[in-house]
Amino acid sequence: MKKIFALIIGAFLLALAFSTQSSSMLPDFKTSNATIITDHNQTRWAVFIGYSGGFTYWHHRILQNNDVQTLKRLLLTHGWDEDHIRCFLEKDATKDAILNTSFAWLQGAGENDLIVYFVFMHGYYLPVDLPPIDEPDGKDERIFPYDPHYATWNWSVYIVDDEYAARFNTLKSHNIVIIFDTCHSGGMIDGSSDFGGSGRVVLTSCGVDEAACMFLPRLHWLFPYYLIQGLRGGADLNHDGFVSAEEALNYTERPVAFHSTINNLIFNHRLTAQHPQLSDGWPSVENNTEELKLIEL
Ligand SMILES: [Ca+2]
Ligand SMILES: [Ca+2]
Ligand SMILES: [Ca+2]
Ligand SMILES: [Ca+2]
Repeated sequence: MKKIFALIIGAFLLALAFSTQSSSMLPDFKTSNATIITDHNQTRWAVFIGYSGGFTYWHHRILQNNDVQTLKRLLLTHGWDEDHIRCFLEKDATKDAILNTSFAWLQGAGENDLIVYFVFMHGYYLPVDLPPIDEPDGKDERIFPYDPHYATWNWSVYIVDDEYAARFNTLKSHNIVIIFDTCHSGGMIDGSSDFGGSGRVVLTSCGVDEAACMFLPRLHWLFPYYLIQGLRGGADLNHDGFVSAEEALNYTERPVAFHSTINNLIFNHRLTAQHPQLSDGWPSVENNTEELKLIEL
């Protein structure tokens, strides 16, 4: 009897999810006619980091690849040049490439340049707060890069948030947007030695104790799906013709919480949700009321 009841509830929620997805679909703003922000002193840079876990996680990889390629196309039609976009995906997403190669390349960005840095990885936490001691819950967060000696994640090879975040302090740009789609990604901005800082806006797909969901009906991960819809124009809440990084996060909050609730009820039988998080340090941590324009519509 319980099983029948659960099936009925599941079917109802599934139907609700699909109907809401349809109604929440935004018009696909035509990017080919987009005008470009004409600040000749600013070059736009982008980095994509992604490892989906190898062959066993082929479904993760399909969705992640769709996220990356869609976002890359969107940037290419909004002022980014192909030679200012670098991708470190799957076998290229080694610890060395992430910590050294990607940041060596970004040393070319000047202080007025705009950098958008995406991370699509498996994320978790450590049982301890490694020096520097910076975490409110006593645990640093970590991500798992590709290891050529393993077919999937090697749990002993990881990058701790403190070490990763410190690399951003080597960059000259005062206009940096960092976007994490990883489980526990809220933990990337909860410590005092984490990614938050002046001249930066950090967007995370979920809270520190939350998992990031897939969005199978759309062949995307959930947070990137709504991020893309927002960057295409849906997030321009003040109708000034720009989507700021802050607006983009704001746009994702409600649909991501809603659809993750449905997803977790159906697949995990738990009433939990995914809540995107923002660290707004732009223009500075002390005065962050202005918004960092990311996309001109
Ligand atoms: Ca620490
Ligand atoms: Ca930390
Ligand atoms: Ca942290
Ligand atoms: Ca701001």
